[in-house]
Amino acid sequence: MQRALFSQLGPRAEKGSPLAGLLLRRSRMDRGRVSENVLEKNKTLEAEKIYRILRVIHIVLVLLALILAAVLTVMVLLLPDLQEQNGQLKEMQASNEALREKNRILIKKVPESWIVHNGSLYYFSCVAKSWEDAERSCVSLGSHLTSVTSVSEQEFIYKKANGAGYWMGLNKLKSSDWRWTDGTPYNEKHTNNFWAPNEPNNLGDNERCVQFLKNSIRSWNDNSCFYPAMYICKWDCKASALCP
Ligand SMILES: [Ca+2]
Repeated sequence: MQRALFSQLGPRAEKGSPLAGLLLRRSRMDRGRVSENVLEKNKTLEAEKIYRILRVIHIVLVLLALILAAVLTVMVLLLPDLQEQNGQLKEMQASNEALREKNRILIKKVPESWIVHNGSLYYFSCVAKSWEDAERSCVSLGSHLTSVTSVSEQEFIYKKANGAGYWMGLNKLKSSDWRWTDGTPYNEKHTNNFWAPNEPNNLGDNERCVQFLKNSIRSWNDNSCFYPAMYICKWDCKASALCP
């Protein structure tokens, strides 16, 4: 470039002349200004690049904030449903646990020689106890001393008892009227023919608990509640929803 300038100026700009020195300084100044301009331009481009990156980051952050707000809104709207479903799930778990407990009772009863009859399980004890101790034994097994609610049930039990004395749930311990310990209403009309002849006689004014005693449809006898006798527990299989 210097050489081209010297050639255009001719002999006046020969190397070493004052004019040549002036031109050389001017050329150097021009090149310096060009470098400054390039540097300034590069700085501007770099600043624009950083600005664009910051704008992209800003847009991304705004979008993330909007998405987060939308998710939170949906969660707030769904929260009552989730709470309701959680409540239903807890109820189902409680119901399932109750069924498991009943199943454990059933599994325990079967090997203990419980007998199934018309949707109920009956346990005929091999040991003799007072009426109240017998009832406590039945309760510990999840049942009560048996009630009798039909001719069919009466026939099933007296035939199985075969004339041996077995406590049932009928008693007058807490009332002047006969009551079943499992809460079954006492129906005098339907069970009147189940008493043995001349019973109940309340011998010695001390007979407030009832037992099977005769191998007959008329098998009931009132007896002292302290008398040790075998006993029959009944577990209502139908109410447990475990039996068909
Ligand atoms: Ca009697």
